[in-house]
Amino acid sequence: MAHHDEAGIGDFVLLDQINIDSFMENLQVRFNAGKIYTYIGEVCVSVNPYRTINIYGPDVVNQYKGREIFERPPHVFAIADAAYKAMKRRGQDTCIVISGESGSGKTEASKIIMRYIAAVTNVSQQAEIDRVKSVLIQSNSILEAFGNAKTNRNDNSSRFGKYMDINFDFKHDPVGGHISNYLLEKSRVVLQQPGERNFHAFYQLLYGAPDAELAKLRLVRDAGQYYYTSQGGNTRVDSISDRQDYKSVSAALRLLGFSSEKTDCIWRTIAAVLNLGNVEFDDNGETTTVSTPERLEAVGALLSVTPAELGKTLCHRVIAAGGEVMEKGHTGVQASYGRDAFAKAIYERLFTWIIQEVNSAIEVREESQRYRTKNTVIGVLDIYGFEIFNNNSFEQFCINYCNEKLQQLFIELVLRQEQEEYSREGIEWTNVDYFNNQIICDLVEQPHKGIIAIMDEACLNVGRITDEMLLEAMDKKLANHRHYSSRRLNPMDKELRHGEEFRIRHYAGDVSYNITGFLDKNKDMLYQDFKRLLYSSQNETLKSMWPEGAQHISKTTKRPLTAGTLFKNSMIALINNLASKQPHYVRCIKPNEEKSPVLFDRERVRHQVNYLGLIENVRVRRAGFAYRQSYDRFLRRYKMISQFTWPNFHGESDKEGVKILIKEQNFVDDVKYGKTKIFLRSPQTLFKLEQARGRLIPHIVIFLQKMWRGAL
Ligand code: AD9
Ligand code: MG
Repeated sequence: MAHHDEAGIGDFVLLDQINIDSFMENLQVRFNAGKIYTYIGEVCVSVNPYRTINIYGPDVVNQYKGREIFERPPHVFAIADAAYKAMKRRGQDTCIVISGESGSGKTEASKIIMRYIAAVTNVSQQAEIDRVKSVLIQSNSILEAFGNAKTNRNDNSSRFGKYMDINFDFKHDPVGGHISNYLLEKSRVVLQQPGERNFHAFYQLLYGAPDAELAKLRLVRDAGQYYYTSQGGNTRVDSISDRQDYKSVSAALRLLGFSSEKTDCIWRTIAAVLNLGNVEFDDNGETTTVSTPERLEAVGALLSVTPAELGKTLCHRVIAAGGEVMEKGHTGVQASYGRDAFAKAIYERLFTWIIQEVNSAIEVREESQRYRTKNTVIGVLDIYGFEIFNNNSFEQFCINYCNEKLQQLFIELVLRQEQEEYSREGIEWTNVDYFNNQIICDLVEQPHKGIIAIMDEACLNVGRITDEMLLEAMDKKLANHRHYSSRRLNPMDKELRHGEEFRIRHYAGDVSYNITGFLDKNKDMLYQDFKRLLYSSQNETLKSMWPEGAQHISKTTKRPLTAGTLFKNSMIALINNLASKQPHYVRCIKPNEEKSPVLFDRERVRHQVNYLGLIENVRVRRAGFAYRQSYDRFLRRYKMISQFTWPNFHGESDKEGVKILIKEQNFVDDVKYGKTKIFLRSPQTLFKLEQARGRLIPHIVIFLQKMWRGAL
């Protein structure tokens, strides 16, 4: 059923011909007409419009509320509603997985989905549920302030991964939630590429806080004055009002119940990091000292530690060897390195702590728990998208690996299992070929052989291992891998600019990574001294973020897991969690690199359509079936529709009964009979069956009442 009243076709499955050209044609016609959403069955393809479209208001919400997907023009609201309905009707946990490259519209989509769920729930307007809803929505501005930044791909790029569970009570109203965060790109705190910025929060404070507040925080209103906020060149972004955002974040912090001490601690910590970035050292070849004492004093005051202690910690470290405790002075280079590691760690701890605080504001309260029969959740995943920069490092490696994992999940659930079920059920089927990126996931994560394992091995090595030696080890072990190459392996390769680059052929394109810094970032080490220093802080909130600072110096600590392994483990846990829920997909596409609302860059879009596997998705879906159910359950639900099966079917098997019922209803052309299940091609058929059932229910109630009274 094509919607002819609108531009193009609303579901790619209904295209006359399935090939990349017709797909592109339809996508572009729709984009030009302002129709940014198109379905592939129940998968929603979304093209970033780069402009405000008036399609998210209450009137539109009402059009989608409680409707079936195919009843209304394509919209991400319908996906949210489908997830909500599945939860409501079948008590099933669902999740919405939003994927696409950096700047394609994932974070916006996730917020639109959350607002939709808030808009359709709590019709009885309970105060507690209203509180939960506004907390869930307001938490976004806090998380974006501290976890998003302007990059060269996106003015509001997520630099952390976010998975949010929304919990529902037995009345299907949201009663709480939980946020899990994944690897924050903390290197940004101390280092930004030309054209990029640090996390928004720094600029919000500098450009938004009142004069008196800034003075108290030892700051001046100019991000250009601070090393940690000025490396990108431009401290302002046209599309962003840091001043306005500071107000929204402050309001959100209040709404979430952050006390004034806690809010104070947040901004003091941000101010401390800014000042810390301007601390410099003097290395006379013998000893290293701080050459900017007034800065040191400011940082000490902001972190509530003495400047003397802080200075000592920046310039020395304490080591325990053979039962003896000694002090060892840093070189100037070591001191600068330590300072940056300290700044990154402070910020990362702060971020994790903020998420914990947000979680305690939204966690399911006792009262609502009591009446709950079953815990049902809708999970929304919004993570950093695939990205390629001029210089790609450990962070891009992790981000792009994460996107490989999500693509793998999509392949697994949408392409592979679907086709396997058809063959298991003996349904006639022409296999659809697709590129399976498992091989790239293996390249990264395989025990002993994968890149993460090779990195860990290098980090464990007690000798002095350099990044170059790591690259050599990788070259040796991965020389024959189809998706790996390096300058050494392919000396003629012009794409690899330096000897220190290696390249991964990702599902979404080739990315060259610069090995410099990989070992350091994987080890993710911070001198114990800094932990002890912050544990000694007079600021209780700050102190609580550093519990391990309590540990005595002489105690040898177990080597913690590396950043790469921690990330890998968290990805595997995430994928398992998503796979245990009924998934819904939003596939986001970036129409151009210029953030233009009118430009449809055919080459860029075609590339995304290809690597996302959307054509294969259409093929599998088109030949496939929208709905399937085992014969016994199907019969139990619909047997009242036919006099042959109601109240009981006495034929040979449930399958037999289902066949009679389908024939009577004239749906023969739309179904196939598998070994244990019936398959319905179009969702409309199911809808009609449900309608027929709905019409009969009142009659059946009367029938049953008569029967009980002995009238029949
Ligand atoms: V990243 O992987 O976090 O770098 P996202 O999250 O995919 O990326 P985001 O949602 O931040 O991209 O979208 C980028 C920008 O596109 C937004 O800041 C908006 O300016 C614009 N955008 C995205 N979706 C919409 C929309 N539905 N309507 C209007 C949009 N503008
Ligand atoms: Mg984002």
